[in-house]
Amino acid sequence: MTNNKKFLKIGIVLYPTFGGSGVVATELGKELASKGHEIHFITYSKPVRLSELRENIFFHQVTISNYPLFDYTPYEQVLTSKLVDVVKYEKLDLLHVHYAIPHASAAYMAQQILKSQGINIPFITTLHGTDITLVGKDPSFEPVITFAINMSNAVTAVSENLKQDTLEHFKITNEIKVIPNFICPKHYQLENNEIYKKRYAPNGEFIITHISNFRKVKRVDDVVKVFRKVRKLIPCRLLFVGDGPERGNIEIAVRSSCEREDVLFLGHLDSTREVLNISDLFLLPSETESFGLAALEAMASSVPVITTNAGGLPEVVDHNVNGFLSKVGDVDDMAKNVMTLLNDVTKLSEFKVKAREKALEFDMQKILPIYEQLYRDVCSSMNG
Ligand code: GMT
Repeated sequence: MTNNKKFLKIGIVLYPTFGGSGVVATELGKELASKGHEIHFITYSKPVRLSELRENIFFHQVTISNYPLFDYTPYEQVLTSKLVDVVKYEKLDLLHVHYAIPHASAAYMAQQILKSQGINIPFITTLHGTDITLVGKDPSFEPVITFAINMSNAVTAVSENLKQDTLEHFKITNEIKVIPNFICPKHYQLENNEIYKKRYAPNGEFIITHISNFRKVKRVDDVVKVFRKVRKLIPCRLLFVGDGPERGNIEIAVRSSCEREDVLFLGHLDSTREVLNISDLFLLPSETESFGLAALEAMASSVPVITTNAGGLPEVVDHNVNGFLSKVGDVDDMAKNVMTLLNDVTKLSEFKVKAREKALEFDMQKILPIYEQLYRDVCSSMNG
């Protein structure tokens, strides 16, 4: 029986870009592979965090057709065909798809095709947030999302808040299990960072960092507003990491302002560890975050987080303990919270310690067995 096998063959379907869902899916796959499971990543380009060759890891590229008749390339269909092919050829035990659309609906279709050929494969859907909170609220997607979630053999959400949001907006008959995002504590352990720190803050300024994909939902303009207020009173520098639709506007705004020398745009970085290592505070004024992986990665690097009380963020950041939560858009309050910490280095140090302590609750070694158990449960219920 599949569930009695010590190691499973797992197909992971994900968005391979810099988004949090892709990062979680890739890190999960890498860790499962290091434990002995065989991992097959299936997506349209190599996941960003999958840089080097590793044992037990395989990548299957979904090639997008450019047949001239198609005004819109049917990605879901080519993904479905690829899933059927990989499941059959590699003899996979299960599929774990990250993001409801189109991954869960493609997995369902692949499952049905395989069933007609006598192959039973379960699929697990992990909801990451933007599939539900933003895209999901577009009514045109609703029937597909509801169906794909209800047809999944198991469904997980990355926070209690996302679970409740999903139940509120869709008619869900399936159980949703909450499995939070995770980090590898060793990866984010502080190291001697004096050389880097001097490079980015030559006069001993505090370093405030923001990392995101610069989408509207991140409210990056609030980062600048908060920084301006703080910098008037405290010497500090702002490091922006990442790229995305809003970056251009933000850069233009910063260039014409008097604090431009103190704001640096570093663009996409394969690893954010080094920059977090030299940061004093992390600023994440998002409109919503189903979880806030970027906040957790900062906390794992002992960096307190100044953020909003939106979505799942209060499940990660404890107000006035390891960071602060403000109302969305309340830049005065966020600036006040930044200054509370930068004006009191003892408090700042306490918050840094508490941030790391909190992040350890999300140690990958605690979360991984939960996924492994779910995989086994799903495989055994499939095999009857
Ligand atoms: O935040 C983004 O824009 C990327 C997005 C994604 O779909 O990849 O991240 C979502 O999933 C992450 C991993 O589960 C969560 O930590 C992020 O909070 C969530 N983003 C939003 O809800 C806006």
